[in-house]
Amino acid sequence: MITLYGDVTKTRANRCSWMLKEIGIDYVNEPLAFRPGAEKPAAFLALNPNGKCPTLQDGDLVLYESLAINLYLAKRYGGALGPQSPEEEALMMQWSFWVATEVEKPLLLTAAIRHLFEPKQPADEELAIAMKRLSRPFSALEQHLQDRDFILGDRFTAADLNVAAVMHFIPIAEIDVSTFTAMKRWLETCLDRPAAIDVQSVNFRVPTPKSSRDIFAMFV
Ligand SMILES: N[C@@H](CCC(=O)N[C@@H](CS)C(=O)NCC(=O)O)C(=O)O
Repeated sequence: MITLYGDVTKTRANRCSWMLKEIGIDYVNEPLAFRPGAEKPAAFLALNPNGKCPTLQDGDLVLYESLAINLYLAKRYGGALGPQSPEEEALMMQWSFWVATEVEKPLLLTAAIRHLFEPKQPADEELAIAMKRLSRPFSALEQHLQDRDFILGDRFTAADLNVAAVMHFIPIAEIDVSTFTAMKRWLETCLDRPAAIDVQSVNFRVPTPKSSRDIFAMFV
């Protein structure tokens, strides 16, 4: 039996919940409703000394890092969601590392600034830097999607899921991506999938209410 640790409504465990729902396998969810800075359960720290969610246990395997968990699940159980060749696997890793290193931090920072900070607190400089950092990766994805429906071509895969699961913060960060038409269309297609809609988080679609500051405190 697979166990997914982490609150799928408030943490990056929502990404792995999306993948598990796409695959359609049974799993147990342990929400672990700890708050940032709070003492973590000793049994959880024994599994993952890094102390973060999500963490996945599948038999003797314990894994952390949401996007790595998804690559494992897709390859092991995901059929067409996973790689069908070493080349596809390499591309899935490339896009997953890309979104984690080039997009996630400035995007979450923008979302946090726009939803966490008091309106009077100036953060213009941080916002400008974050937006500048995002412009090149957004352009790269836009260009890549000019002649394909999905990141690897004509089917939805773990690469799309991992990238879209990070990019779903775009509306929450209030970033206007109307000029990135291919990227926007692709993101909407990914987030309209039944498994994405079914994830009990911000449902990837519904911008988190500004009052839900604690949600962002868990993400950033
Ligand atoms: N890069 C990691 C980030 C994991 C992470 O920061 N998780 C947050 C929840 S979204 C967490 O566990 N926060 C609690 C803490 O840092 O103590 C991943 O993608 O899994």
